[in-house]
Amino acid sequence: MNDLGRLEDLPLEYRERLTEQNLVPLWPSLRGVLPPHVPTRKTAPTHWSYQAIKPLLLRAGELTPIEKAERRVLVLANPGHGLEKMQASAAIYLGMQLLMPGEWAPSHRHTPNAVRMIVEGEGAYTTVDGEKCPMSRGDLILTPTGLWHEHGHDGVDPVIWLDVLDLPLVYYMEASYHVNGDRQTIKAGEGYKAYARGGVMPTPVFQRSGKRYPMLRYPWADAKGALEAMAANDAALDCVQVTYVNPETGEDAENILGYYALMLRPGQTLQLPARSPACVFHQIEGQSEVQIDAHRFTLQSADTCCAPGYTPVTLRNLSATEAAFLFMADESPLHRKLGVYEVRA
Ligand code: GTQ
Repeated sequence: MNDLGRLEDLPLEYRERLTEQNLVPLWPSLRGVLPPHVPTRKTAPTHWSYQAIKPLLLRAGELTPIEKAERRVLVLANPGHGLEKMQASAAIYLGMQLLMPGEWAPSHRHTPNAVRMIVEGEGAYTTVDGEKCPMSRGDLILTPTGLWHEHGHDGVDPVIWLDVLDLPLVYYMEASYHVNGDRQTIKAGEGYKAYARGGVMPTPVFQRSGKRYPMLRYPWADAKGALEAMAANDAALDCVQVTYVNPETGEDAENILGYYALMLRPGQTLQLPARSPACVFHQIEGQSEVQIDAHRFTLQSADTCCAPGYTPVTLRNLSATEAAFLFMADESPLHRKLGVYEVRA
């Protein structure tokens, strides 16, 4: 396959003269940067067990006060990229964050986009752009690029959530930075109530709000209800999936990563085609088996795994009697915008 000239084929003296001028011959590396048919992917299929994470995260709560951490997070790092890179895939960062009762994670804003998928605990909230978003199991809360956000906790038990950010991509672009701010003043009105019903939306004075992010919280009860209604409406529907979208435009909720919820019927096996974006699966309810190439993971409740792009994935509900529910994040908005999105048959 690689019948192109090697670096060692060139005289040392010539190579040194190239280096002095900051020049590199392409041909020895051409196949490396443009491999045949399938890209080289560092993203390794990886599984993170919530049962293993939780005690380590609670220990972090004892070891490091929130004032010393700002955000108390254990990063779910993909060993294929090197743990120190803190990335799950080329564009996706995942972290499990802990907030103890009474703690406050101060206000800041940054260029990467984030979402929270709430895993456990009641009484915490994230204030985003002045809107107080209560956190409950399975809720999705957006903290899009540039919007102020801070986390507080009025409850009695630890609260844990999964952070999904496009940090690796924004950092790679040399565009990642943050700004600290003061505690936000909470505004009246909550987008998740105003936009709670698909197909009908607020139009004061006959106009859409035109806000880039009119809805910041997507309650789990609504997403789950939509999935159950879809499944009941069409018994033959194989892929019972919803996309978290901007309710005014129908576009992806955020610019770079896509967010979805998926229901597996009792005993169902669902084959997802190989697609160019990498993706992440997080078990909200039930238990699933995820097969990615030769890797097979069991996702217990709150477990998370990731799959590289260009790889078919098979999901199987391990219960014959109960539905299973998964949260999914992927890089498809990015791939579509860049024009590199592909589905392989
Ligand atoms: O909660 O604002 O996991 O800024 C990483 C960076 C969470 C956050 C992360 C962040 C946050």
